[in-house]
Amino acid sequence: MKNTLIDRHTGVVPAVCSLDCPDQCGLLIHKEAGTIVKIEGDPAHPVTQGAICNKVRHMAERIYDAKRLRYPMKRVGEKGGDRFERITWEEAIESITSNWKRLIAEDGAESILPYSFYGNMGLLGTEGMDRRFFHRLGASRLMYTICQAAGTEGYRYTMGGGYGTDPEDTVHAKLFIFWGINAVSTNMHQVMLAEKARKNRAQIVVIDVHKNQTGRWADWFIPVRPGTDTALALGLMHVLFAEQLTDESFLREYTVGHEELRRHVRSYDPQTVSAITGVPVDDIYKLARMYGTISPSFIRIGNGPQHHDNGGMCIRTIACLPALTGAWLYKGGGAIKGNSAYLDHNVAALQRPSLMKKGTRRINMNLLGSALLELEPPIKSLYVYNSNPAVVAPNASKVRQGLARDDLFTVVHDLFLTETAKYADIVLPATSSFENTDFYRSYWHHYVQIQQPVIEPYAESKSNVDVFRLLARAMGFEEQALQDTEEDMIRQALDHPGNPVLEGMTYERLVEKQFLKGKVKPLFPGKLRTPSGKIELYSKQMERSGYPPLPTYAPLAEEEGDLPFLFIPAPNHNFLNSTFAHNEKHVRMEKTPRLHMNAQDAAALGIASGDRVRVWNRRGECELTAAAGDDVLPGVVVSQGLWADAPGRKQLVNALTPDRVADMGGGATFFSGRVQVEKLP
Ligand SMILES: Nc1nc2c(c(=O)[nH]1)N[C@H]1C(S)=C(S)[C@@H](COP(=O)(O)OP(=O)(O)OC[C@H]3O[C@@H](n4cnc5c(=O)[nH]c(N)nc54)[C@H](O)[C@@H]3O)O[C@H]1N2
Ligand SMILES: Nc1nc2c(c(=O)[nH]1)N[C@H]1C(S)=C(S)[C@@H](COP(=O)(O)OP(=O)(O)OC[C@H]3O[C@@H](n4cnc5c(=O)[nH]c(N)nc54)[C@H](O)[C@@H]3O)O[C@H]1N2
Ligand code: SF4
Ligand SMILES: [Mo]
Repeated sequence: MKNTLIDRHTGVVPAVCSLDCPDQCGLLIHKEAGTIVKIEGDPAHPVTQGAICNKVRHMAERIYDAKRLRYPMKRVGEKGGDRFERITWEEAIESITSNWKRLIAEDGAESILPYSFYGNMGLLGTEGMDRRFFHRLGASRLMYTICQAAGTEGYRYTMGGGYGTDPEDTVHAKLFIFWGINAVSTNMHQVMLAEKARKNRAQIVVIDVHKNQTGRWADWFIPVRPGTDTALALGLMHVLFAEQLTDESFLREYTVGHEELRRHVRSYDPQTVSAITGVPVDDIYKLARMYGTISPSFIRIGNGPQHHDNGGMCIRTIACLPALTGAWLYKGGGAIKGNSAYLDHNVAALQRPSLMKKGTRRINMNLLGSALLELEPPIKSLYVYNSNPAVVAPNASKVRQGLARDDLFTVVHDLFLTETAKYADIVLPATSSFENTDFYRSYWHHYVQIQQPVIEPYAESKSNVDVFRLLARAMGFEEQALQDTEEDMIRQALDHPGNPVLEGMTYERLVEKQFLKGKVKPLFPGKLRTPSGKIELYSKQMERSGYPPLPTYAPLAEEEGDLPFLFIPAPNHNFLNSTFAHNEKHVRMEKTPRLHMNAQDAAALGIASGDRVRVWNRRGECELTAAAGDDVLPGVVVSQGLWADAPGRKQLVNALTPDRVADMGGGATFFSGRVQVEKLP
């Protein structure tokens, strides 16, 4: 099909932000002579309303960055180094497929492992042609657990799936609780919606372990000890029940287990909870009374509390709160952990699980290091796309040790020669999302959007879908599904009679309108997808899976040789995970990686702000610049951002993070690691 957007050499064309960010903004791309000169928010998009973040306003720097990969390459130096030689696409595809054919014959297809995440959220390239190809190949299956797996499972036990409040309705809320989310940096349009509500006298509470930009923006910032939010939520429930601030008719009509929960939370009195969480007793009463009396109330649940050993149970517990007050019944009330279930497309049609052999082994991506070093039968080949595990994966030094294996045949498809790509045998250049056709659905708002190519592919780069079609052909796979066009695949995915929310959403309408809102109905009155159809305050399903059926606080795992500080390496404002960490402009805006610590702790160690400090544990070490003050509690240290490798600088924070898995969903525990800190001479 002829692409009219590419043909428009000069002018303004619509697009969608492809990054792994809940806001999934509508964009307008300004072009001159076939080149992007400016990127701005699309004012017509009902959620974006013309505003976008700084990262993407400067996205053109990344698209045309001189360091972008231009052609396929093979490694000619050591693994982890930067000596590569140009090859043709034909040579690259031939090298990959001949290696794989040999491996399949000698070791079986499960010796090949795909590794990916959402560097580009386009469904065709992340959950589409790639899945079809690897299913047909018979490769080991990756469990996509690095981001929100624990919390998603926890929330599902309570609410039956990724169903929450429509964010556009939250302008009507009168109380916002931003719970473990750095929304000013990570969900800016939720902040804009809260700002609108604030003009109507809404109050904004932030519960976090770090008083960062979001905590500073709040009306009330509540610092909490890491990994203790479950106890805090139970303490709030204690007060809500004890002071009759609950909506009893909502509890009777729409929940199961409220009587069991009422009895259960008696033991979580504010004194007990204060001792666990560090939140003063009076503040627990005050917050519970606000939550019990101000309506509509809305909780935005972030990734912070769930990247812990007890993260699944924590999200399951916070998700119970709106049921106690009946907040779900009021426009803008309730909670959002994620909203991705509403827009469910036809996954079977898009991914073709029918191409897969039953019983193919599954590998948790959070255990990549052990998978590469210890798994039997071993992984002999790794194919990485949409992700940079040498920087983003937990226990990253172990991951790098695995990547350094001489007998591991590694392929990396990316826009840049990332830290991971430096370990590749073959590097393939990827197009940016603006060079592709794909479709997108947000995990926060209710819009589906389309991307059509607005610029020509950069140099010899190819999209994920293109590469998998090439690989399929070279492997001799004859299924039509492996050669479908982007348009075919979008049609197949949207054709989903099982989900009335997508009714009327077609390829044609998407091309015409650029974004379409799903026909989402309020959750209540209604039936949930839990076994009982109600909010499960008591969950038999959890009991059967070996969890306490009622929300229950469990402390973080003790680490071997327990060190004094809990280390929270969170995202920063100007990078998106490790994306932009390789782009000069963004690095300049972020300056340098810091370690936020409490002034008391710093003084005890003889550390002043600006000092270089060594942060270490048995997994690894890194060197950061201290920022001492009162924005974290004693015993907690926080860094922000997944920084790129730089000569002479040890700034790989994931060298320190544990690769234990969380209580649910095989989730990551980035924020449950312990470290020691010392001043560098
Ligand atoms: N600018 C920017 N935006 C992003 C990203 C990025 O890297 N940069 N990443 C994107 C992705 S993939 C995701 S998943 C989201 C993540 O975005 P968020 O949901 O905001 O999650 P995090 O930033 O991981 O952590 C949120 C907050 O949790 C706090 N925290 C840590 N442990 C605890 C705890 O035990 N209790 C409480 N209450 N708070 C705790 C941290 O201090 C942090 O402020 O953002 C997306 N958007
Ligand atoms: N310490 C610590 N570690 C974390 C986190 C944390 O909070 N703290 N957060 C975790 C979370 S929530 C997440 S989601 C993960 C994210 O981890 P990743 O998914 O690895 O995210 P990025 O670092 O953004 O890497 C995405 C890569 O995909 C590439 N890419 C972009 N578009 C395309 C494309 O179309 N095709 C191909 N082939 N490649 C493309 C980009 O250039 C980039 O190198 O990180 C996790 N790691
Ligand atoms: S990264 Fe998020 S806020 Fe920034 S443009 Fe993309 S979707 Fe919007
Ligand atoms: Mo994420």
